[in-house]
Amino acid sequence: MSAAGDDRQRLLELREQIAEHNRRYYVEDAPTASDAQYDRLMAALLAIEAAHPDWVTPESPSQRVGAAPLDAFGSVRHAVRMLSLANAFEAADIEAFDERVAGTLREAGLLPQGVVDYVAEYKFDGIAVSLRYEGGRLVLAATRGDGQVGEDITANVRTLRSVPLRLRGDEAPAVLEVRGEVLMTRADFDRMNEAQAAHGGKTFVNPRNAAAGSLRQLDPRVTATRPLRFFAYGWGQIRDEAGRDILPRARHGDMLDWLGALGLPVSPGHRLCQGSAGLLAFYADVGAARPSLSYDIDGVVYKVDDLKSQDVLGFVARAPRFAIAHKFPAQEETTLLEDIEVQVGRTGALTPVGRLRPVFVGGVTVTNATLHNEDEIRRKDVRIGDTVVVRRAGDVIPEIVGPVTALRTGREIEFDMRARYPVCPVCGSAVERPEGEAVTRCTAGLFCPAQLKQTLWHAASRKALDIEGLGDKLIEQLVDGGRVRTLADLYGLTALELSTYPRMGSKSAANLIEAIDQSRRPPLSRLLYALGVRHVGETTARDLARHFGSIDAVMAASEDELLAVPDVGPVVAASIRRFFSEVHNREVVAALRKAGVEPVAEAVPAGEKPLAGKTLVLTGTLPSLSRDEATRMVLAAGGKVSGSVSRKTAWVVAGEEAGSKLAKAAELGVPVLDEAGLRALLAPASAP
Ligand code: D41
Repeated sequence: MSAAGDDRQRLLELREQIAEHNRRYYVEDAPTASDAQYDRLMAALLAIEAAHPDWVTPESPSQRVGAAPLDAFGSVRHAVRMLSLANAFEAADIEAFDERVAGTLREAGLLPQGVVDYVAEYKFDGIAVSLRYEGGRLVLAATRGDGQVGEDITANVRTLRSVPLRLRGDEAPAVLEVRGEVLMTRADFDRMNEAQAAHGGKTFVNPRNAAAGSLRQLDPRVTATRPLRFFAYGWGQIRDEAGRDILPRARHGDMLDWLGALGLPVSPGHRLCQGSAGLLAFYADVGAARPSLSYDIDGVVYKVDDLKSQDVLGFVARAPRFAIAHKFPAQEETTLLEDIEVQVGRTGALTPVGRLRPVFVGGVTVTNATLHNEDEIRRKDVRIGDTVVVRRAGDVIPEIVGPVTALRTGREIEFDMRARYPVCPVCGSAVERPEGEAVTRCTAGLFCPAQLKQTLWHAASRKALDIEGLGDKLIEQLVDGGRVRTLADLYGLTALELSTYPRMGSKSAANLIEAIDQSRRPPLSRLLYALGVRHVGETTARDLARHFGSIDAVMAASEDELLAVPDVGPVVAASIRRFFSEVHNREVVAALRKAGVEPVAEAVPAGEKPLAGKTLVLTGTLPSLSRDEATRMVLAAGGKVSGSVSRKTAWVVAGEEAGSKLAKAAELGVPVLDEAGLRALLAPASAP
């Protein structure tokens, strides 16, 4: 074969392979090539086409990069009208729909089993389009428009990899109009918006708007860069070679399978359902799965499966009587952003919160939505007085997606944190926004009632001191009344005084005092966690507890010593140092101790060598262990015992009449344990 013949052969193979990879990815949802492999095939194809420009055809996958820009979209008359769908929101509407369908079909003698078979599908929240294939080749793509005439978006649709440029298999009819929805997945949308924002490009409020905007681009090269997908759910004209209208299958579900066999991506998740009970079960299942789907759906669509029955049912106005859309509560609504205020959190962060005109969205009435921080407000360009898009998906907290800029009056006000909140709105203390951080904070620490309340609430939580019965209402009253100014004050409360608070009977007051009492001997890690040191979560608290063995040792530790703890980095170490170098915080710890709060050192899981790599120094007389016994226990736990204290010493274990070694430990900041502390450290290894 000639060199050109070889190239030609290779070109056809490459086109075939690329189309097949697209199909595996978009139709089967089961890719078999890596992105790199795909890119190599495409590069090889482009090289051959560059050498033979006359071989380039509109069906070549290379054409996905987009043709030259248009001045305007032409209009297209759909060969078969694109219908609309009737909507329903209530189960009762669906039962009525099913009864109507069943009644009509029974009269027509088309309901032998008595229940109607339906195909239930997702209702994609995208853009309805019609694709026309002639001789198996994509020749035309159009928007729905008014159902009869739409816009010619062929050049744009050619850039979608999920749309085959040629149908596969030998069953392709002479003419096929496919109807479906163009959409963007949420992940693709987020990624695209981030990329757009990064180079100052246009961002979109939601995937639907992004899909619409991308599809209605006059420059197909722009559309080519947008991650659009297509799913088919119906058809228009289908003709054979002789120009006769044909219907290759007798049921809707089988038609979808047939479209899939032609290489078209078919609406996933469709299911055959029987009667209204089957439909409502589908609705419930899909509703539950909705937040975890990768794209937005605004409901489900039910279609009578038998196509002959569909014909018998016919139409009212422009909507078929054989199908109905069952909508979910909207996940997005628009409403007025009446104001932006701030909330002060446990760490003093001033978090902007949007006050909204109440709006029903995602199944609940929403009046507040977090705006995270100032930068976020600026990035979204949200202003007080804007009409905003509010989103609540699943159980996620409501968020303000962005403003509807088209509705601006010019009277909207930009939020200025510094001007509006020059000091903490709760305690009036100074606020600061450190260089390079997005967050403004109240500097008052636990003097700020807002921070104190949240810290108490955190300290009482199950994973901290687990004080059942100390709810946010009571904390509010205790703090506002000045009765509780620090965590330690909780331990001075009496049942008698508690019983004077609203909704506090003598029984619940006694229970709460009991719970507070119970919390006087917390595992060290829980106490550390309860203090609410920034960046010290449960895991870090546990690591600190194991490493240092006592609260005094943690408080005395330098940043370097803190850095020796596994998984403690500079940010965490600095935060711990900062916390314990504040007089107020040290006083709280002292007051806790005075109130009888004595943390117990943690046991290490059995099987671990808790002292592996650690050197200990024993000094003084321990109450019940001889020096030899103690040494053996340390060695059994994988540790070493040394006679002199240095920076490398992990702990000094001190008993009665300990002398210079104790002083040396203090000088070097080495943590000191008593016998109980040593036993706690060794608990599993020393067990008999
Ligand atoms: O997912 C959809 N948005 C969807 C839309 C769907 N799954 N099925 C649909 N079926 C129809 C009929 C039954 C009329 C062929 C539709 C639409 N129509 C539709 N989309 C936009 C207007 C109508």
